[in-house]
Amino acid sequence: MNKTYALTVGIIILIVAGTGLVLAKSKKSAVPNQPAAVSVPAINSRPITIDYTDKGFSPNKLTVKTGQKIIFRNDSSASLWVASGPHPYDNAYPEFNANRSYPPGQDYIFTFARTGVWDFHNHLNESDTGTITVNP
Ligand SMILES: [Cu+2]
Repeated sequence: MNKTYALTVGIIILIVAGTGLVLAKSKKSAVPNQPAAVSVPAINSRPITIDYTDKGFSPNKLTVKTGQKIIFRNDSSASLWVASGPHPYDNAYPEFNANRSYPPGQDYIFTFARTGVWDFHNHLNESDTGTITVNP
C-alpha cells in the first residue's frame, strides 16, 4: 500500500464520517423542543359517581387508580354518612370518612390518594357497604 492510496482512503473515510455526523445533527434538529419522557402519577380527570339509593351503593365494587375523584351521590330517601371500614371504628382510611351526614340530594366527594382495598359503608345504615380498590 503506497502513501497516496492510504491518504485517499483516509480522506474518503473522513468525508463519509463527516456526512454521517451532519445527517445525524440535522435529524435531531428536525424534532425541536421534544420534551424528555417524564413519568407522572396516574390522574383520572373524570370523576366517577357512586349512586346511593334505598337499595344501597351502585356500583358497590370499583377498581381505580390513585388520584381518582369519586362522587358519592345521595339519591336515597335518607341521610348518607360515608365511612371507611370497619364499622363502628371507621378507622381503615380516616381521611376518607365524610365525618358528617349528607341529606338526600347532596354529594360527598373524595379523591383517593392511598393505594389499597378500602371497604366503606353508610355509617347510619352499616348494612349498605362497598369496596374500592385503589391501584398505583
Ligand atoms: Cu361506621
